[in-house]
Amino acid sequence: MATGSDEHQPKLKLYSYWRSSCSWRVRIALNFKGLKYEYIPVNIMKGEQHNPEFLKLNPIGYVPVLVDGDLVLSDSLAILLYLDEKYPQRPLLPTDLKGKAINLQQLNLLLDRYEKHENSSLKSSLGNASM
Ligand SMILES: N[C@@H](CCC(=O)N[C@@H](CS)C(=O)NCC(=O)O)C(=O)O
Repeated sequence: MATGSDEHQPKLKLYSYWRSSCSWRVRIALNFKGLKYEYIPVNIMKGEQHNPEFLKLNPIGYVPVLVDGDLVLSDSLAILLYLDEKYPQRPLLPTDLKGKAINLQQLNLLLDRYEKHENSSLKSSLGNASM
C-alpha cells in the first residue's frame, strides 16, 4: 500500500481496519498527500485490537495507529494534523486562520457523531438497543 515518489521519506506504518471510518480518513490523507506507507491490517471484528503486541502500541485498543520513526500516534485527528504539518504538500486544511478554525469545528462536530457507532467497547457498555 504505497504511493508517492519521495525516495527519502521515512517509512510510515499505518495499523488500520478496512471498514473503520477513523482509518479511512487517515488513508485518504496519506494517499492525497502522496505519502508511502506500510499498511498493517488489524481486524477489529476478530478482536485483533486486543492482541498484546497491538496494545503495546495503543493501550486503548483502537485503530488507526500511525508510526513515524519513534512517534506513535493513535488518534485520527492528531494523525491528520501531524501529517499536514510534517508533509505540507497538498494541504488538508486551509492556511488562513478563520478557514482553518471553521474546518476544525466541522471536523470535530462530525467526529463526535460518528465515533460512538463504531466502538465495540462503547456499544457493549451502552447496550445494542441504544446504538
Ligand atoms: N478518536 C479515535 C477513535 C478511534 C476509533 O474509534 N477506532 C475504532 C474504529 S473506527 C476502533 O478501533 N474500535 C475498536 C473497538 O471498538 O474495539 C480516532 O479518531 O482515531
